[in-house]
Order: sequence, then structure tokens, then C-alpha cells
Amino acid sequence: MNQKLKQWVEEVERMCRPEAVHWCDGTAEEYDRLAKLMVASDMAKWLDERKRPHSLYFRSDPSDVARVENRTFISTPEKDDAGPTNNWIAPDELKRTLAGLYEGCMRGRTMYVIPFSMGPVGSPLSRIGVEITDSAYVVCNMHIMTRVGTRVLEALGDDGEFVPCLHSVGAPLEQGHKDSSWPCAPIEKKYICHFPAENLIWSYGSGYGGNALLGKKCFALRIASNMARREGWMAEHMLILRLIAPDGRKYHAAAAFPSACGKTNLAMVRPTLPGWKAECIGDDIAWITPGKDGRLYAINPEAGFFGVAPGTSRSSNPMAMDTLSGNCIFTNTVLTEDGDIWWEGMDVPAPAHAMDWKGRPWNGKSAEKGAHPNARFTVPAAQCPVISPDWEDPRGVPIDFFIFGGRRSSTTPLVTEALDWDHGVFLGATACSETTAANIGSVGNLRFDPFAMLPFCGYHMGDYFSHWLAMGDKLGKSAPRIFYVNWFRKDAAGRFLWPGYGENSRVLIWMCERAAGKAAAEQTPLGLMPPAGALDLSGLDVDARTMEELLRVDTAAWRNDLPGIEAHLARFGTRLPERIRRQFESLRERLAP
Ligand code: GTP
Ligand code: SPV
Ligand code: MN
Repeated sequence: MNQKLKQWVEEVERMCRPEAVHWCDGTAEEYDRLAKLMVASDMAKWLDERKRPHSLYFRSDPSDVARVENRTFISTPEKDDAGPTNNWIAPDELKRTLAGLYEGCMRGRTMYVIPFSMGPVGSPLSRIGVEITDSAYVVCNMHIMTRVGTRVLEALGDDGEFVPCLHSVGAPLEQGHKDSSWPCAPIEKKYICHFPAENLIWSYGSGYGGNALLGKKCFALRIASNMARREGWMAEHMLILRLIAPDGRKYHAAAAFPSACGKTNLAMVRPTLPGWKAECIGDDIAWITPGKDGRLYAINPEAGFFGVAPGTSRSSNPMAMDTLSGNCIFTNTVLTEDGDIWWEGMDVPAPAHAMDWKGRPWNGKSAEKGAHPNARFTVPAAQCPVISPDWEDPRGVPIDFFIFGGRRSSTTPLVTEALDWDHGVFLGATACSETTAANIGSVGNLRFDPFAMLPFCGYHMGDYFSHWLAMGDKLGKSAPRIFYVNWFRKDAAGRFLWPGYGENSRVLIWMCERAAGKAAAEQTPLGLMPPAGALDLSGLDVDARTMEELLRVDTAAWRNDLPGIEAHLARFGTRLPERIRRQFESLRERLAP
């Protein structure tokens, strides 16, 4: 038994005072036992076994439906080290507040101890965490999203390192009281805390997604970005995708888009051009490290998908629909009368008899949406029909190119290639995107979201830019190419100009051919772009005028953007790398009339 682990579990037990302690073994029996328990206590429902075998349905509390960026803290000893993009409270003070909240917070509940591995158990690129939680929902989700169980304890050994991840829904259960179907604490008592100096995570008050499944954003991004910086690798909010050309050549891409901006969809893309194939390796997080050959290798640290349900359909993402055939957890979708799920954008008629995500009768005719916009599915990655046979290769896959992007209805063209690594880092650093329902807060506001890491970078963003520049220096000629995309440009009537989804493969294929030195590009003020005819548009129903608009460099709009970009970069003060500031000056010069 790992002494540090034993000691920590005992400490937490003394502080949180649960009724019982359960060590998770990660078995199917354990999952089913907890599922039955939750169904028996009205927290969950089994979906119809014939329609969606072995699948659970949950409704969250209406206040607990997404990540809470304004309640997320990077608690470094020095405020400056958290940087201007993170909330900060001094570790002592934050721990005092949380210790007060944790005191007795698991009364009447079982405390689960979940040993989990991010990455295939035993891979040199993998890391171990242990989540303590009082939520059975979290245990079942962790079973799917990570590798859980006894084999992880074995890999940990007597003196192995692990990231302690403490979680409580923050709702002690008083004797004789019936539990709520989704226990959680009010927003002002929610705290998602990271102590990077100690590789420690303390989460309180929320049961949802990234707030509660601590292996995901808290560990694999916020804490791991700190580890990566110290140890010379990268923890990124990126999907990992393999493209296979008609001649059999394999390309690997890693793409960073902000939350609810298309990673899961692109990760499962089905190329529409004949002869091309694609395989999914990961849909949300990539851990990337330089290999002996000097190239970058990426693994997906997760074992499942926690994907946005609304908008997922047979036409937009058929591979996701097939993945969802069974063994799923659905949260905050519509529940149909015949025991299945539904959501907006599923491309099947709304059910005439159903319950909405708030548990009210719903028939598709009301103005209110039936599913919450951040309704999610949890499903094992192995069930994806296009999962790569190599998705668990402990060595990872060699990255040929990075893609950055965002959701922007104007200004940003369909695709740009960076002029070089530094310019690519500048594109990542100045990425901007409209906010989505993945965070509690307003939706549709344009904001800078550098590298899609704004809510996930666990240290000063200026230092993170420097880390990217240093990686480029180390990689030299082996550095991947960098592209920037925007699938979301709209016309005056508010319709998407680009068909997106499977058709995004046409842009990916241009990127592959750029990497192979086969495709043309022309220089524009924004970077390299496909000249007319370089994107294969055969069989695509997009007229020439629309294509022109999609690829148009709107220099006036870009000039208008310059002060905003300058102010964004200025936030990082003396920690903004001089090389990024120079990139900004070059852009300004290229845009000059
Ligand atoms: P997180 O899990 O929050 O990190 O999100 P994600 O980046 O994986 O986003 P996801 O692929 O789930 O897409 C979110 C929403 O964007 C869904 O409603 C999709 O239907 C929509 N979407 C994805 N790709 C495209 C696209 O190419 N074009 C358009 N118009 N919409 C897209
Ligand atoms: C995101 O918001 O980027 C997600 C969902 O992937 S969550 O797990 O809630 O962070
Ligand atoms: Mn995400």
C-alpha cells in the first residue's frame, strides 16, 4: 500500500466524515452496483434496454449545468504566477476556506476512492491520479473517462507519485432526509481549486463535468500544463486525428478549439473526398512530448468522450451517433416516453411525449429547448467505429500539424497557414472565439481564448506562450506546421457560409498536402492561404462567391481588430515574449494600407 495515499485518504476521511469509505476496483460489477443504487434512489433512470442498452439518464440541478470559470482558481504561492487570465486566492486562505466547507461535508454519504490513470496504464507518458468523491455519478463517469482500478494501484506501487484530487458535491445528507436527485452547493460555495506547486486539486460544490470529473480539465490540463512546463512537454486542449491518404500515407493532426467549438466532431470526421480515411485518437485533450527522433508525439490521456449532445446527428457526426449505441451516460438531454434520449439538432422529429432536461412534460412545441445546450454524453472511446487501432499506443502518434481555431461569425477566414513556428504561436496566442454554453455565463460573446486554453492553462499565460516558443526552438526543422481555421463564418442573414462537419476534411486534406510539400499556398497579410483551386471542392455545393467570402482577407476588419489584439497581448505585461510582440508588429505592417 502506498503510504502517502493511505495517509491522505485517512486525512480526508477525518475531515469530511463520510458514513462509509469505498475503494473503487474499476470493475463492471462495481459500475452496475452503483448504477442500480442511483436508479433505486431516483437519481438516474435506465434507458430502454432494447433502444439504448446499459445506458443511464441523469438530470442535473438547473444551477449545475456546466463548468464555472468564475469559481475556478489557480492558487500559486505568488499571485503573479497565476497570471492575468486566472482567478487567484492565496493557497493558505483558499485552503482555510475549503477546509471549512469540507468539514463534515460527506456526512451521510459514501466516500469513494478512485485510483485512475490518465493515459494507458504503465505508459511512460501516463500519469496517475486518485480522486476522492462523494458522488456515485462521478465514479461511473470516471470509469468511462479514465482507466480506473486495482491495476492502477499496482502501477502506483509503494512510493509512486499521484495527483490527489478531492471532490465533494458539498451537500451533506442529514439523517432521515431524502437525498436530492442531484446534490450540489449554490454557486457562491462552488470552488474548483488547483494548487500547482503541490500537484493538488480541491473541488467543492458541483457534480457536473469538468468541475467534478477531476482527471479531465483539472488534472489533464490545469495541473498537467504545470508538470509539462517543468518537464519539457505539453498538455493541450486538443483532439488528435489520423488522416490516411489514398496512397496510404498517414498524417497526424492535433487541433485546439475552445469548448463546444468542434473538437469531437472533427476528431470523428468522415472525409468526403474519395480515397481518404480518418481515425480518431482523442477528442479533447492531448499530452504531447518530444520523441527520440526529435518529433512531437501525442497521446490521448482519456478513455472516453464527454461530448456535447445538441447538434450531434447522423448527418453532422454519424460516428458519434454509432458510438452512442449503448453503455452511455446522458446528462440533461430530453428523455422520451419510450425510454430513449433526444436533443436539439439530432435530425429526428421531436418526440410528442417526453420530459425536458428539467423533468417537465415536453412535446417539442414549446419555445423552450428540451435539452440543455450543454447536455452531454459520456461513452467509452473504444466504442467509436473510427477509433484508431493505435489509440492506446503508449508511445503516442507523431504530430504533422497543429490546428488552432475558434467560432467567429465574421473576419476570420476558413483557413490560414502560419508563416513559421513563431507566427503559428502568435496565431494560437491571439485565437478568439464566441463563448458557448460549456461555461456558466453569457453565450456568444467574442473573447480571446489563446490556444483554446483560456480556462485551462494552469499558470501565467505569458509563460505558456514562452513554453510554446521554446518547444519550437527545440524541435527546429521537425516542428509541426501550424494552421488556423474558422468553420463558423456567417453571411448577412446569419447562416453558416461553410457546410462544416465532414466537409472540413477538404481543408484537412489541403493541410496534409501542404505537409507533404504537394499543395500550393499564397501569401496574404494573415499568412499562407490556399489559392483558387488548391482546396478540392469537387462535388461540393458551395458557389464561387461563397468560397471567395470564406477565404477573403477582410483587411479593414483586421485593421479594426488590431487595437483589441494589442490590448489582449498587453495584459501579459513583461511576461509577453518579445517574439510575440514582434509578430504583432509584423501583422500590423502587413495590414498597412
Ligand atoms: P468540448 O467538449 O466542450 O470541448 O467541445 P468540442 O470542441 O468537442 O465541440 P463539439 O465537436 O462537441 O461541437 C460543439 C457544437 O458545435 C455542436 O453543436 C456541433 O454540432 C457544432 N459544430 C461542430 N463542428 C461544426 C462545424 O464544422 N460547423 C458548424 N456549423 N458547427 C459545428
Ligand atoms: C469543455 O468545456 O471543454 C469540456 C467539457 O470538454 S467539461 O468536461 O465540462 O470541461
Ligand atoms: Mn473540452
